Order: sequence, then C-alpha cells, then structure tokens
Amino acid sequence: MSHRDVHNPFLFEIAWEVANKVGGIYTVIKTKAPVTAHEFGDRYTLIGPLAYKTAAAEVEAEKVTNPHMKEILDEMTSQGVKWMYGRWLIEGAPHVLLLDTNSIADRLDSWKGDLWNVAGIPSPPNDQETNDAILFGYLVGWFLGDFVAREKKKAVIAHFHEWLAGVAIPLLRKRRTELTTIFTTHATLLGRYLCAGSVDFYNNIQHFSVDEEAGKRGIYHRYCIERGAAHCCDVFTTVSQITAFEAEHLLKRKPDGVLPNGLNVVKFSAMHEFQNLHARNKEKIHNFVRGHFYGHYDFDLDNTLYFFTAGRYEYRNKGVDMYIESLSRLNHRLKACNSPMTVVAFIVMPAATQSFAVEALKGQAVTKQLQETVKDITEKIGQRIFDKAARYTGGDISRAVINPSELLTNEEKILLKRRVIALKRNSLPPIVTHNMIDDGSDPILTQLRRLQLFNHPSDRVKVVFHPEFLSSNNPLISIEYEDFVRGCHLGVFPSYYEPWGYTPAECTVMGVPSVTTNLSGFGGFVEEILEKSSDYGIYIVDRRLKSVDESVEQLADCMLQFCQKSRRQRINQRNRTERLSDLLDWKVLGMEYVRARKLALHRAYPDSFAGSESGGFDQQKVKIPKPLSAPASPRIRGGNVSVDDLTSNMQQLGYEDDEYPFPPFPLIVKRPNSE
Ligand code: U2F
Ligand code: UDP
Ligand code: G6P
Repeated sequence: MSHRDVHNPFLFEIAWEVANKVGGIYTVIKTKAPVTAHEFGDRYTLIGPLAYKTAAAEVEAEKVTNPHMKEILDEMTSQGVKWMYGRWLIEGAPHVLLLDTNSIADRLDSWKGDLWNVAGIPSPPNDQETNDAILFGYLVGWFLGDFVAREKKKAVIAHFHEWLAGVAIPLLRKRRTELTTIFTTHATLLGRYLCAGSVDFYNNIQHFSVDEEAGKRGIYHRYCIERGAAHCCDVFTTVSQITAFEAEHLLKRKPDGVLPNGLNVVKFSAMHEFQNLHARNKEKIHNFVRGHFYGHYDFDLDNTLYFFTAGRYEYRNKGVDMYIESLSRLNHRLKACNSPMTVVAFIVMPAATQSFAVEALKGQAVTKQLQETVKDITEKIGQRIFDKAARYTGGDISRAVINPSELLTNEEKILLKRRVIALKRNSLPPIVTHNMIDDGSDPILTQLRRLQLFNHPSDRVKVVFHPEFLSSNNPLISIEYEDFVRGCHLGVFPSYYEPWGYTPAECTVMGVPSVTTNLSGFGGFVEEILEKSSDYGIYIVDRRLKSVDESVEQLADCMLQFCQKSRRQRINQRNRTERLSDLLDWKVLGMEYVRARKLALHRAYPDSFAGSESGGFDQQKVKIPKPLSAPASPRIRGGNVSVDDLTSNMQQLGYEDDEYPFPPFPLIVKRPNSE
C-alpha cells in the first residue's frame, strides 16, 4: 500500500443499528459516539441503513462538505441509490450516512452472484435479513472503495459491527481496497442458536461440527457471512472474553482483542442525587403495586423490595428459567423464617400480546378512584376545620375546634365505603399484566404456574410479568425503563448466553445492585477486576463450575441475603455500586477501541510506519481521563488497589506494535445436571 498519513486517519464505523434501534449494538454505538467524535471530529462518519420511519427523528440532514464524499454520493444518486447524510441527534452529534438498500434492490441478484463467485458465500432467495445485509454490504463496499480511490493522503479505517454489516469485508479484501478493517462481533450466530436449544454448549464448544450445525438451523449462509468477515478483516475483536472464546471455536479465528462495552456515564453534581431518584421512582412503582394488588394489599411497602429482570425474550439464554426457580425457593425460605419482607419480582420481556388484561387495568382504576375520593374528602375536611377555626370570635376556645367525630359527613362516609367495596376481589392479583397470545404455552407463564407462584396472600414473593417494554405512556405503570430501574432494589440477570449484557451494567452506573453470571461478558469483566464484587452490589452466580441446581441455590441464597439487609445497608451498598460506574465509562473503555485501531493501521499500512524504532508508532502513552476519586474506592482483585489505581494502571498499558495482548481464557464448565 502507498504511504498514507496514519496519524490523522479517517474513521468509518458501519453497523445495521446506526440511528436504527434494534438491540444492544445501538446502545454501544450511540453511547460511544461522544468519545469517538471527540477524537476524530469531522474525520468520523457512521454508516447505517436508511430506515425512513425513524431516520427523520434520529438524524438532522445536512450538506455533504467533504468533496470526495460529495462526488461519490452524487454518482451513487445518478445510479439510483437513495441516501441521507446528516448529524445523528445524539450527544457528540457525529456525521452519519444512511444508505437505502431498497432503492437498489434491482441489483440484488447480480450482487448475490458476485458474492458467490468472489467469496463462495451462498444466499437463499427468501431471507430478507440476508438480502438486506448483501445490499448494504455492496453499497458500503462501493462507497468506501471510491472514497480511498479519491482520498490518497490519509489512512482510512473501516470498523464493522456484527455480521449484518459484514458483507463488505470480504469484498474490500478481495478488491485490495487501500484501507484497514476491524470487525467486532457482539455474539456469534451459531452460539446464540445453540444455547437457546437444549445443548450443553460450553462443554462441547470445541467439538461442534460448525457447518453442519449451522445448516441444521437454516443459517449456513448467515454463518458464512459472519465467518467470512471474521477471517477477512485486519483486526478481529469481540465484546468479551467469553465471546472471544466462543468465536475462536465457532468462527475458527482467535480474536485479536476484546473491546468491552461501555456507557456514557452521567455524573450528578451531588453524589446523593441518584439516591433521591431511587426514592422518587420507587414511589411510582409503589403506586402501581397498590393498584395491582388491590384487595390483597396486606403487605407493608416499607418492607417491600423490588426485583426485576428485563431484556429481549430469550427464556433460557437470559436465564429467566433460573430466576423463576430461585424466586420460588426464596419464597419458601422467607416464609420459613417468618420474614417481614415482601419481594415483588418483575419480569419485563416483550412477547406477543392482544391487550392489557382487564383485571390489571381495573386494579389501577379502582385504586385511583379511591385515591381521588380520599384527596377530595381531605380537602373538604381541611376547609371545614379552617372555617370553624376562622369563625372564632372569643369565648370558649374548644368550640372553635371541630369535633373529630364530625370530621366526615354521612355522604362522605358512604362514598368512601363504596370505594372500599370496589376493592373487594375474588381472584388473586394476576401474574401477567397482558392477555398473551400464547398463554397456554408461554415458557414464563408455564413455569410460574408449575411452581405455583400465584400471588397468594401467604406468598412472600409476588410476581408480575409485564410482556412489553416499559414506557411513560403505559396506562398500568407509567414509567420509563431507566426510571423503573432506579426505583427497583435489585436487577437479576442470570444469563446462560450473554456476550456482554448491558442490563446489569446499566444498573451499576445507576447505583442499583444486580446479579449476573460468570457466563456473561459483563460478569467475566467484573470478576477480572474486582476482588469481591458482591460487596459492591454486583453478585456473580457461578454457572460454569456449578450444576444447574447449585447455581439456582446460589442465586436464591444471594437474594435471601439481600432481603436480610437493613435499609441503611442497602443505601450504603448503592453508594458503592454507583462508584464503580467510572470503570464502565467509555472514557476508560474507549481506550480499547483506540488500541484496536492502532493495531489495524499498523497491519494495513506497515510502510507508513517504517523508519521509526517501534515500527513507526508514536511512543506517546494513551491518556485516560482520571475518574472521579472518592475515598474508600472499591478494592481491585489481587490486592490493595483502588479503582483510581486501576485506571492509572490502564494508562500504563503500552501498545505493542503488532500484537494485541490477549489474556488466555480458562473456561471450564461443569456439566449441568438437568440438561
Ligand atoms: C448482543 O446483542 P444484540 O443486540 O446483537 O442482539 P440482537 O440485536 O437481538 O441480535 C442478536 C443476533 O441475532 C440476529 C442479529 C444478531 O446477530 O442480527 N438476529 C436475527 O438473526 N434475527 C432477528 O430477528 C433479530 C436478530 C449481545 F447479545 C449482548 O449481550 C450485548 O450486550 C450486545 C451489545 O454488544 O450485543
Ligand atoms: N431495555 C429497554 N426497555 C426495557 C427493558 C430493557 O430499553 O423495558 C434495554 C436495556 O436498557 C438494554 C437492552 O434493552 O440496553 C438490553 O441489552 P442487553 O445487552 O442486556 O441484551 P441484548 O438485548 O443486547 O442481548
Ligand atoms: C434513598 C433515599 C432515602 C430513602 C432510601 C430508601 O437512599 O435518599 O431517603 O430512605 O432511598 O431505600 P430503600 O432501599 O429502602 O428503598
């Protein structure tokens, strides 16, 4: 390759979820944008698909100022490609280029033929997702190829996320396009499919016949795209050690490094503000609970804890099976020890529904009516007390004070009784808030019923399955997901397959304790850096070395211990949890992306580094912004090291020219009993 300026490269980041929310990758790109935009400025452009429904709300169109890009896009327009260029309306406001795959659908067949000839990747006719991936890949390949042909001075990095954006990688490699590519996979297709079935995944990972397994599941062509991208990129990365291990065996290339997912951490100027937010949002959840449990609302909200799990509905992969089983054991134990505590355990996972359940809506309505009646009456009582007192003109002062027995009028008493009678109910509070299409065979409902978690008054663990994501427009529980998390006490995510797992990480930065597992990318990450993470409100259930039954037991124990904490201990623990948020900030974790890009540049443009001692690299150490320091920072595994020390240690992580330090991943999993 010719000499190019590797110190001020252009960066293109390509993903199906750019300005297009589907799953966790959207969170990755969106939250990372501020640090990357800060580093690259106008040399940074994100490329995604043009989804007309959402694009207008996500992106503000602007003129293309880069002359090369303008020429290319004009040319593409003349050939029928529709696109949108602008600023993504998020923090950091990066440039985005959205390409309309439908506008060029007439080329699909010829591109499919080409993909087969060039890369040996087959594509069946009716897989819409794959068709989109191919159209998108060819458009991206076209754009980037033309860009490096015009931009001759600066190096160009193209960073692709997930197989859906991966088609361009083998094309660029085959065409010897003068740029460097990074491919980050956020899961493997085969891993996700195998785990969702009843396979003992981690013990057999070395032995799967990958082509055959992909073929059996009808995803061979997708698998080929993923594997092609992994093998043709200059630098291959995943989001966690566990996914790196998985990729090595299922995609047959050992990743060059791990890029853990960060978050854009917002610090409140007053440390205790997040605690106030907890109290305020908990009040909103209380309101829902009063309504939902009407007629059976005999427990004390001051001694009630809110647990929840949330995410895409992947029953086994997200560990919902384990969550419910452990809740049942917790229920028995709380009963056995006569605990004063009640746990309300939520499951927030979208599933197919017809409507809200009438019983659930009725509960909210009757309690709201009662609340309004009580509010009306108390206002009137206040007015009466005031009137009587204000009329005092001297003499016996006791006559100026209303007689307590006359506080309520007869009409008010009747109205109040009527409202209270409406609270009587013959059924138990429902375990699910909606009418499910699949009521009879839904795995969550089936297991709740099997374990008889029916919200009986004697149950110390109550359950509420909300088969829809939360939003403030919801008539039952009107709250945004983030506020709901803040109002809860414990997030429980006992995943079996979880390449990263944003949900427990989000809990952490909001100062909400959570449970994860050592099979999740996030759990592995935490285990590596913290000595005793449970002290800081991150409980890690062992799903590697323990049988299913032992893991369930461990989770039940951990929830029981949590129930035994005093309010003061909970407040204290939340403070410690929140302090870990610096570790998850992109300002720190973004450094891994910096290193991956440097490695990619070095591999693709070795000539541009010639002449300097280390193969041409800046010897300058990468600087990590110092996190907020707070006294008594959490202890890091391996000794007396604080979070602050860790971040400064990370500053010392020098970059090795051509090698990405990749710690070995010792994964030993005990065979589960009941699989
Ligand atoms: C990972 O989560 P994702 O957000 O990638 O999960 P999804 O968006 O649901 O997609 C998972 C894969 O399944 C594919 C999709 C992805 O490759 O293209 N897929 C599909 O084939 N058909 C569909 O209808 C929907 C999706 C990971 F699981 C988390 O742990 C991480 O936190 C996250 C971010 O790194 O990435
Ligand atoms: N989430 C949401 N609304 C909800 C529940 C969850 O927006 O009611 C989000 C949550 O904030 C998280 C994402 O869904 O960002 C789930 O990401 P995770 O990495 O846990 O799993 P993935 O879906 O990527 O496998
Ligand atoms: C926050 C608030 C406190 C409140 C507490 C309740 O810390 O600032 O005023 O007492 O939450 O905590 P709990 O764990 O019982 O919900």
